[in-house]
Amino acid sequence: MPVDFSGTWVLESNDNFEDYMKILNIDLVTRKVAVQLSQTKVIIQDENKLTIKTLSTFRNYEISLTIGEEFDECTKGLDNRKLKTLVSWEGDTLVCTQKGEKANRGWKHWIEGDKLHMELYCEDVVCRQVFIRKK
Ligand code: 1AG
Repeated sequence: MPVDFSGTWVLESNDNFEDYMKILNIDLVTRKVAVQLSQTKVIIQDENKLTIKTLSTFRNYEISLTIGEEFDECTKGLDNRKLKTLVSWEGDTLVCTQKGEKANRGWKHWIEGDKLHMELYCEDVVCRQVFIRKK
């Protein structure tokens, strides 16, 4: 296990989230609500098993997976698409590819100090999120 992402992480910055939601065809009213939200990640990492909960006052989203094994993901409550998803290590970075209707879709997570970084990408759009570890 290169790095342990386990913990509770609170959103500190969310660059370009609007464009990321647009490229996923999220409607205007939902975007206006979602862009204002605080998000909290609760991550439980146990060897090669990972549960990531993204919590907000509006909607929650949870995935559980085994690192290195492709699984079926349905982004229920987000853009509601079906994906073939694979999460792998690239050094100390968790890299996710989400194969489906949208090209070049995925995300990365890495840690710098007490910050959890996330890049969410789809087609030519990148959303950058930074979370701070909750004490
Ligand atoms: C994800 O995280 C997305 C997690 O795959 C949520 C982050 C962004 C929301 C994604 C798309 C926007 C779609 C709809 C907007 C509506 C509600 C927003 C609610 C935000 C809180 C759930 C990967 C993750 C690993 O599993 O960290």
